[in-house]
Amino acid sequence: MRGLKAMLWEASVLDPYEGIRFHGLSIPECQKLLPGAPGGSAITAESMLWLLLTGKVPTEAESRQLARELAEKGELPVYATQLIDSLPATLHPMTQLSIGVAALNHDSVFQAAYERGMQKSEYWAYTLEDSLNLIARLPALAARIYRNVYKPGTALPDINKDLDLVGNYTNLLGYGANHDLTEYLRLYISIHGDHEGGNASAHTAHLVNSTLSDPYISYSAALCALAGPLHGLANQEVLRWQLEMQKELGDNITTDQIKDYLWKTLKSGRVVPGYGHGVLRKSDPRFIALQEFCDTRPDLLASPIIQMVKKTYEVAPGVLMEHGKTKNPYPNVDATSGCVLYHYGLTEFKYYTVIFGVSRALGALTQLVWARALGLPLERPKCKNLPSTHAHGSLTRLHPAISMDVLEKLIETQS
Ligand code: CMX
Repeated sequence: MRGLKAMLWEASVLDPYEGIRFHGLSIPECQKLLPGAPGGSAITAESMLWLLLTGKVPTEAESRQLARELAEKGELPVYATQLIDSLPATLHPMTQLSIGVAALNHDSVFQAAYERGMQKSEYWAYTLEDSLNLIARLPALAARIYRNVYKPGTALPDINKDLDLVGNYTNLLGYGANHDLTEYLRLYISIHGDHEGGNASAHTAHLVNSTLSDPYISYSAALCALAGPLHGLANQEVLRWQLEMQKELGDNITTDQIKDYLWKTLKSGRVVPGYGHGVLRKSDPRFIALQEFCDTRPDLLASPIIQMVKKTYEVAPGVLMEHGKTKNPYPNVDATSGCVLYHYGLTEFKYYTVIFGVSRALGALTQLVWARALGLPLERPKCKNLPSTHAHGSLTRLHPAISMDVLEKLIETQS
């Protein structure tokens, strides 16, 4: 379905050359207009969520009011903490997040109202309530997974009702004293919150929710799509790739060395993580915004890993163009996102996609509200069968090991 416009997505639109716009606002416009947290300038998750849900820029008071409401709903129920604590620390944090989010549907008001026989015109309101409750609980859930896996035995603080969602998240993770990291996460989580609906995770939420599954299990499914290396896991893969390069070549690496390393990666049949995109055909404005964040902080500018990201950006598009496969040789947001976290001491890169998962909830859940408000139907694409002789040929081309005899028998049985 590439290039075939077949989906309505209300809150954002992705232009191949201009990048993302949220209800018409570009990232620089959002940075100018959307309120930050007290003492900070980065957009808060609440300001972005307000914009996505209502199409309007919130005032500072409105953004804080939403922050307060989310903080008040933010504690996890006991059954959820017991479930998360019972999972093995060796289970990937994304699997844990998906399990935790699915389990929270225990409290779904949508499901309860459906059982009572609510009207179609009421779907959106219960979807909104579930979505806000889920977003509110994500920091406590995601931080609990982090603590269990990487800092076992350390006590989690309570939610602070005076803090915004990301302020609470960094606090719960144990990095609350690092103002720069909190500001970075505010920026990252808000500008990464929605990226039109065709990406695998948001689309999965949309598809599953179109069956009237509640927002919790719909978003749990989305997290499984996000956990793939071609999608959300790329931020962990970028860091792994950069660290391998650093280990092999040291800190004072030249752009020529990076070029050779890029070719080595490509010739080994791997993709260059953090580069390319299904829609974008220019450098991702989210990558640019995160780079600008780095440019205003001397410690980040001096960081070897951030310098490596910058030098890679100088040469990777040229190498990928020469390689000639990818339609977009430019960086996406993941080319830098994990490296900044690493610099700030959040070095457990298997956890990075969980932060992406906290962020993407803003956009994916917003769309569920819009979809139910607009009465969008169950998603059910129609397929077309290949004529059997054609299928024949393509299958054997794809899998030369499949014998014609076996295929013929299969087709015979089918018909
Ligand atoms: N390095 C090497 N080859 C690449 C490449 C990269 N960074 N990006 C694309 N290609 C290759 C594809 O694998 C494909 O090869 P085949 O024809 O052999 O299958 C070819 O170029 C054409 O691909 P495309 O149409 O340009 O890109 P797709 O829409 O198929 O895939 C994406 C998009 C992002 C999965 C791909 O660019 C990629 O694998 N990038 C690296 C992983 C990554 O950074 N993912 C994060 C994306 C952001 C997100 O979803 O969160």
